[in-house]
Amino acid sequence: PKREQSYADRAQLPGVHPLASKLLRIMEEKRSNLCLSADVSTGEELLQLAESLGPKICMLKTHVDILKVCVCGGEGGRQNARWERTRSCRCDVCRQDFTAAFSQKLQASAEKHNFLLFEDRKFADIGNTVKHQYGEKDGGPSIVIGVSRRAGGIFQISSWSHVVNAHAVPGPGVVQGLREVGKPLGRGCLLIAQMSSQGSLAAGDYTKATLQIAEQHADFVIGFICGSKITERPEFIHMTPGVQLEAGGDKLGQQYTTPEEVIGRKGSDIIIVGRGILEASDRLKAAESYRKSGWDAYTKRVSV
Ligand code: 5BU
Repeated sequence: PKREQSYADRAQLPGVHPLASKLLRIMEEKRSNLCLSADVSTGEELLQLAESLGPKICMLKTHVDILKVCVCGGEGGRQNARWERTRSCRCDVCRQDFTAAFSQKLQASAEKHNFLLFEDRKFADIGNTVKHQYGEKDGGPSIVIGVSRRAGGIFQISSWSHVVNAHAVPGPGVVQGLREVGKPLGRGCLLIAQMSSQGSLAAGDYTKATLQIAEQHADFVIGFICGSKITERPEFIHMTPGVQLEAGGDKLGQQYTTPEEVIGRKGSDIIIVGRGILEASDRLKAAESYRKSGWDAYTKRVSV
Protein backbone atom coordinates (compact mmCIF):
# COMPACT_ATOMS: atom_id res chain seq x y z
CA PRO A 1 0.00 0.00 0.00
CA LYS A 2 1.01 3.60 -0.65
CA ARG A 3 2.89 5.23 2.19
CA GLU A 4 0.86 7.77 4.13
CA GLN A 5 1.61 11.42 3.51
CA SER A 6 3.25 13.41 6.29
CA TYR A 7 1.77 16.63 7.69
CA ALA A 8 4.47 18.49 5.72
CA ASP A 9 3.50 16.74 2.46
CA ARG A 10 -0.14 17.55 3.02
CA ALA A 11 0.67 21.22 3.67
CA GLN A 12 1.98 21.40 0.09
CA LEU A 13 -0.99 19.85 -1.70
CA PRO A 14 -2.33 22.05 -4.50
CA GLY A 15 -5.93 21.90 -3.26
CA VAL A 16 -5.23 22.50 0.41
CA HIS A 17 -6.89 25.46 2.16
CA PRO A 18 -4.24 28.07 3.12
CA LEU A 19 -5.21 27.88 6.80
CA ALA A 20 -5.07 24.06 6.82
CA SER A 21 -1.67 24.36 5.16
CA LYS A 22 -0.50 26.76 7.83
CA LEU A 23 -1.72 24.43 10.58
CA LEU A 24 0.01 21.42 9.04
CA ARG A 25 3.24 23.40 8.78
CA ILE A 26 2.98 24.47 12.42
CA MET A 27 2.43 20.85 13.44
CA GLU A 28 5.50 19.69 11.58
CA GLU A 29 7.66 22.55 12.83
CA LYS A 30 6.68 22.23 16.48
CA ARG A 31 6.39 18.45 16.35
CA SER A 32 2.98 18.83 17.91
CA ASN A 33 -0.47 17.51 17.05
CA LEU A 34 -1.81 18.71 20.38
CA CYS A 35 -4.69 21.14 20.69
CA LEU A 36 -5.16 22.44 24.22
CA SER A 37 -8.78 22.86 25.26
CA ALA A 38 -8.33 25.87 27.52
CA ASP A 39 -11.56 25.53 29.48
CA VAL A 40 -10.85 27.97 32.30
CA SER A 41 -13.07 30.65 33.75
CA THR A 42 -10.99 33.82 33.67
CA GLY A 43 -9.32 35.66 30.86
CA GLU A 44 -6.21 36.02 32.95
CA GLU A 45 -5.79 32.27 33.38
CA LEU A 46 -6.51 31.71 29.72
CA LEU A 47 -3.79 34.13 28.69
CA GLN A 48 -1.40 32.60 31.17
CA LEU A 49 -2.10 29.13 29.73
CA ALA A 50 -1.50 30.43 26.21
CA GLU A 51 1.84 31.88 27.29
CA SER A 52 3.07 28.88 29.28
CA LEU A 53 1.80 25.99 27.14
CA GLY A 54 1.94 27.83 23.81
CA PRO A 55 5.28 26.24 22.80
CA LYS A 56 3.80 22.73 23.15
CA ILE A 57 0.65 23.12 21.05
CA CYS A 58 -0.43 23.62 17.47
CA MET A 59 -3.79 25.05 18.44
CA LEU A 60 -5.59 26.56 21.41
CA LYS A 61 -9.29 25.85 21.72
CA THR A 62 -11.48 28.24 23.67
CA HIS A 63 -15.03 28.54 24.97
CA VAL A 64 -15.10 32.28 25.49
CA ASP A 65 -18.67 32.16 26.73
CA ILE A 66 -17.56 30.34 29.90
CA LEU A 67 -15.25 33.16 30.95
CA LYS A 68 -16.43 35.12 34.00
CA VAL A 69 -17.34 38.68 33.35
CA CYS A 70 -16.23 41.78 35.17
CA VAL A 71 -18.65 43.57 37.47
CA CYS A 72 -19.04 46.51 35.47
CA GLY A 73 -21.26 43.61 34.88
CA GLY A 74 -19.79 40.81 37.06
CA GLU A 75 -16.39 40.17 38.66
CA GLY A 76 -13.65 42.66 39.65
CA GLY A 77 -15.38 45.15 41.95
CA ARG A 78 -12.23 47.26 42.02
CA GLN A 79 -13.02 48.53 38.57
CA ASN A 80 -16.62 49.23 39.33
CA ALA A 81 -16.07 52.73 40.69
CA ARG A 82 -14.02 53.62 37.68
CA TRP A 83 -16.61 52.17 35.35
CA GLU A 84 -19.32 54.31 36.88
CA ARG A 85 -17.10 57.35 36.78
CA THR A 86 -15.79 57.09 33.27
CA ARG A 87 -18.14 54.66 31.53
CA SER A 88 -15.10 53.06 29.94
CA CYS A 89 -13.78 50.18 31.98
CA ARG A 90 -10.33 48.89 31.09
CA CYS A 91 -10.55 45.67 33.06
CA ASP A 92 -9.00 42.65 31.32
CA VAL A 93 -11.84 40.32 32.11
CA CYS A 94 -14.61 42.73 31.31
CA ARG A 95 -16.99 41.97 28.49
CA GLN A 96 -16.94 45.51 27.20
CA ASP A 97 -13.20 45.13 26.90
CA PHE A 98 -13.27 41.62 25.44
CA THR A 99 -12.42 42.31 21.83
CA ALA A 100 -10.17 45.31 22.12
CA ALA A 101 -7.83 44.11 24.85
CA PHE A 102 -8.31 40.46 25.65
CA SER A 103 -8.58 39.03 22.19
CA GLN A 104 -5.64 41.14 21.06
CA LYS A 105 -3.49 39.64 23.79
CA LEU A 106 -4.66 36.17 22.84
CA GLN A 107 -3.79 36.84 19.22
CA ALA A 108 -0.38 38.19 20.19
CA SER A 109 0.30 35.04 22.20
CA ALA A 110 -0.79 32.86 19.28
CA GLU A 111 1.57 34.72 16.99
CA LYS A 112 4.48 34.65 19.41
CA HIS A 113 4.23 30.91 20.08
CA ASN A 114 3.01 29.96 16.61
CA PHE A 115 -0.34 28.28 17.22
CA LEU A 116 -3.85 28.82 15.87
CA LEU A 117 -6.92 29.89 17.84
CA PHE A 118 -10.10 27.83 17.67
CA GLU A 119 -13.30 29.05 19.31
CA ASP A 120 -15.38 25.93 19.92
CA ARG A 121 -18.65 27.81 19.31
CA LYS A 122 -20.54 24.95 17.62
CA PHE A 123 -22.73 27.13 15.44
CA ALA A 124 -26.00 25.39 14.68
CA ASP A 125 -28.56 27.83 13.29
CA ILE A 126 -29.72 29.01 9.89
CA GLY A 127 -27.14 30.78 7.74
CA ASN A 128 -28.44 34.29 8.34
CA THR A 129 -28.35 33.93 12.12
CA VAL A 130 -24.90 32.32 12.39
CA LYS A 131 -23.52 35.05 10.16
CA HIS A 132 -24.51 37.63 12.79
CA GLN A 133 -23.35 35.45 15.70
CA TYR A 134 -19.93 34.99 14.08
CA GLY A 135 -19.29 38.71 13.55
CA GLU A 136 -19.02 41.39 10.96
CA LYS A 137 -17.25 41.01 7.68
CA ASP A 138 -14.51 43.57 8.39
CA GLY A 139 -13.66 41.91 11.70
CA GLY A 140 -11.76 44.90 13.07
CA PRO A 141 -11.51 45.78 16.76
CA SER A 142 -14.56 47.28 18.38
CA ILE A 143 -14.44 50.68 19.98
CA VAL A 144 -14.64 50.37 23.74
CA ILE A 145 -16.40 53.44 24.96
CA GLY A 146 -19.33 52.32 26.99
CA VAL A 147 -21.11 49.67 25.01
CA SER A 148 -19.90 48.52 21.63
CA ARG A 149 -22.35 49.44 18.90
CA ARG A 150 -21.05 46.99 16.37
CA ALA A 151 -22.96 43.98 15.19
CA GLY A 152 -21.56 40.51 15.76
CA GLY A 153 -22.25 40.25 19.49
CA ILE A 154 -19.96 40.59 22.45
CA PHE A 155 -17.27 38.18 21.37
CA GLN A 156 -16.60 39.21 17.75
CA ILE A 157 -15.40 35.65 17.10
CA SER A 158 -14.54 36.24 13.45
CA SER A 159 -12.13 39.03 14.39
CA TRP A 160 -9.72 36.84 16.34
CA SER A 161 -10.43 33.11 15.98
CA HIS A 162 -8.67 31.42 13.06
CA VAL A 163 -10.95 28.42 13.25
CA VAL A 164 -14.56 27.85 14.32
CA ASN A 165 -16.79 24.82 14.18
CA ALA A 166 -20.38 24.10 13.25
CA HIS A 167 -22.94 21.36 13.49
CA ALA A 168 -24.21 20.09 10.16
CA VAL A 169 -27.75 19.69 11.48
CA PRO A 170 -29.15 22.85 9.78
CA GLY A 171 -27.82 21.68 6.39
CA PRO A 172 -25.35 23.55 4.11
CA GLY A 173 -26.79 27.00 4.95
CA VAL A 174 -24.92 27.12 8.25
CA VAL A 175 -21.60 26.79 6.41
CA GLN A 176 -22.65 29.30 3.76
CA GLY A 177 -23.58 31.88 6.40
CA LEU A 178 -20.30 31.46 8.25
CA ARG A 179 -18.35 31.49 5.01
CA GLU A 180 -19.73 34.91 4.01
CA VAL A 181 -18.04 36.35 7.08
CA GLY A 182 -15.02 34.08 7.49
CA LYS A 183 -13.80 33.52 3.94
CA PRO A 184 -12.74 37.14 3.27
CA LEU A 185 -10.82 37.04 6.56
CA GLY A 186 -8.98 33.82 5.68
CA ARG A 187 -10.73 31.87 8.43
CA GLY A 188 -11.59 28.18 8.37
CA CYS A 189 -14.35 25.95 9.72
CA LEU A 190 -14.47 22.44 11.14
CA LEU A 191 -17.68 20.47 10.79
CA ILE A 192 -18.74 18.29 13.70
CA ALA A 193 -19.05 14.90 12.08
CA GLN A 194 -18.99 12.86 15.28
CA MET A 195 -18.97 13.71 18.98
CA SER A 196 -17.08 12.13 21.85
CA SER A 197 -20.06 11.97 24.19
CA GLN A 198 -21.98 8.82 24.93
CA GLY A 199 -25.13 8.34 22.86
CA SER A 200 -24.19 11.03 20.33
CA LEU A 201 -26.62 11.19 17.42
CA ALA A 202 -23.87 12.38 15.08
CA ALA A 203 -23.10 8.97 13.59
CA GLY A 204 -23.65 6.79 10.53
CA ASP A 205 -25.50 8.56 7.72
CA TYR A 206 -25.33 11.87 9.57
CA THR A 207 -21.54 11.65 9.55
CA LYS A 208 -21.56 10.83 5.83
CA ALA A 209 -23.86 13.74 5.03
CA THR A 210 -21.56 16.03 7.04
CA LEU A 211 -18.63 14.91 4.93
CA GLN A 212 -20.59 15.77 1.79
CA ILE A 213 -21.28 19.30 3.01
CA ALA A 214 -17.56 19.70 3.71
CA GLU A 215 -16.60 18.46 0.23
CA GLN A 216 -19.01 20.95 -1.32
CA HIS A 217 -17.52 23.84 0.69
CA ALA A 218 -13.84 22.95 0.75
CA ASP A 219 -12.89 26.61 0.24
CA PHE A 220 -13.96 27.24 3.84
CA VAL A 221 -14.26 23.88 5.60
CA ILE A 222 -10.79 22.67 6.59
CA GLY A 223 -11.74 19.49 8.36
CA PHE A 224 -13.74 17.74 11.04
CA ILE A 225 -14.32 17.12 14.68
CA CYS A 226 -14.60 13.35 14.75
CA GLY A 227 -13.60 10.21 16.61
CA SER A 228 -11.77 8.66 13.71
CA LYS A 229 -10.74 9.40 10.13
CA ILE A 230 -13.84 9.80 7.97
CA THR A 231 -12.30 10.60 4.60
CA GLU A 232 -9.15 9.68 2.69
CA ARG A 233 -8.87 13.21 1.27
CA PRO A 234 -5.56 14.44 2.75
CA GLU A 235 -6.58 18.11 2.49
CA PHE A 236 -9.02 17.67 5.36
CA ILE A 237 -7.81 17.74 8.97
CA HIS A 238 -9.32 15.39 11.53
CA MET A 239 -9.46 16.62 15.12
CA THR A 240 -10.53 14.47 18.05
CA PRO A 241 -11.74 15.51 21.52
CA GLY A 242 -12.28 13.11 24.42
CA VAL A 243 -8.60 12.28 24.86
CA GLN A 244 -6.75 11.31 28.02
CA LEU A 245 -3.71 9.18 28.71
CA GLU A 246 -6.02 6.57 30.18
CA ALA A 247 -9.29 5.50 28.58
CA GLY A 248 -12.43 6.22 30.63
CA GLY A 249 -14.98 8.99 30.96
CA ASP A 250 -16.58 11.59 33.21
CA LYS A 251 -19.96 11.61 34.98
CA LEU A 252 -21.69 13.54 32.23
CA GLY A 253 -21.16 11.28 29.24
CA GLN A 254 -17.71 12.32 28.09
CA GLN A 255 -15.74 9.31 26.79
CA TYR A 256 -11.94 9.21 26.70
CA THR A 257 -9.62 7.44 24.30
CA THR A 258 -5.81 7.51 24.40
CA PRO A 259 -3.56 9.47 22.02
CA GLU A 260 -2.11 6.19 20.68
CA GLU A 261 -5.60 4.94 19.83
CA VAL A 262 -6.82 8.23 18.33
CA ILE A 263 -3.76 9.05 16.22
CA GLY A 264 -2.28 5.59 15.72
CA ARG A 265 -5.32 3.43 15.11
CA LYS A 266 -8.27 5.77 14.41
CA GLY A 267 -6.23 7.80 11.93
CA SER A 268 -7.07 11.24 13.33
CA ASP A 269 -4.59 14.12 13.00
CA ILE A 270 -4.95 16.20 16.14
CA ILE A 271 -5.79 15.36 19.75
CA ILE A 272 -7.85 17.87 21.73
CA VAL A 273 -7.07 17.70 25.44
CA GLY A 274 -8.69 19.68 28.25
CA ARG A 275 -8.90 18.23 31.75
CA GLY A 276 -6.11 15.73 31.07
CA ILE A 277 -3.81 18.77 31.17
CA LEU A 278 -5.80 21.32 33.16
CA GLU A 279 -6.30 19.07 36.17
CA ALA A 280 -2.69 17.90 36.33
CA SER A 281 -0.55 19.24 39.17
CA ASP A 282 2.06 20.26 36.61
CA ARG A 283 0.30 21.45 33.47
CA LEU A 284 3.46 22.02 31.49
CA LYS A 285 4.69 18.52 32.19
CA ALA A 286 1.28 17.08 31.31
CA ALA A 287 1.13 19.07 28.06
CA GLU A 288 4.57 17.76 27.13
CA SER A 289 3.52 14.16 27.75
CA TYR A 290 0.41 14.58 25.57
CA ARG A 291 2.49 16.28 22.89
CA LYS A 292 4.97 13.44 22.97
CA SER A 293 2.36 10.64 22.92
CA GLY A 294 0.48 12.29 20.07
CA TRP A 295 3.64 12.91 18.09
CA ASP A 296 5.09 9.45 18.67
CA ALA A 297 1.82 7.85 17.57
CA TYR A 298 1.91 9.96 14.40
CA THR A 299 5.54 9.21 13.50
CA LYS A 300 4.88 5.53 14.03
CA ARG A 301 1.86 5.70 11.76
CA VAL A 302 3.54 7.53 8.88
CA SER A 303 6.67 5.41 8.99
CA VAL A 304 4.84 2.18 8.22
P1 5BU B 1 -11.97 17.45 28.24
O1 5BU B 1 -11.73 18.20 29.51
O2 5BU B 1 -10.67 16.97 27.59
O3 5BU B 1 -13.02 16.39 28.36
O4 5BU B 1 -12.55 18.60 27.28
C1 5BU B 1 -12.98 18.35 25.97
C2 5BU B 1 -13.29 19.64 25.26
O5 5BU B 1 -13.68 19.34 23.93
C3 5BU B 1 -14.44 20.45 25.86
O6 5BU B 1 -14.14 21.82 25.69
C4 5BU B 1 -15.63 20.09 25.01
O7 5BU B 1 -16.55 21.15 24.91
C5 5BU B 1 -15.01 19.78 23.68
N1 5BU B 1 -15.72 18.76 22.88
C6 5BU B 1 -15.84 17.45 23.30
O8 5BU B 1 -15.39 17.07 24.38
N2 5BU B 1 -16.48 16.54 22.49
C7 5BU B 1 -17.00 16.86 21.30
O9 5BU B 1 -17.55 16.01 20.60
C8 5BU B 1 -16.87 18.22 20.88
C9 5BU B 1 -16.21 19.13 21.68
BR1 5BU B 1 -17.54 18.74 19.25
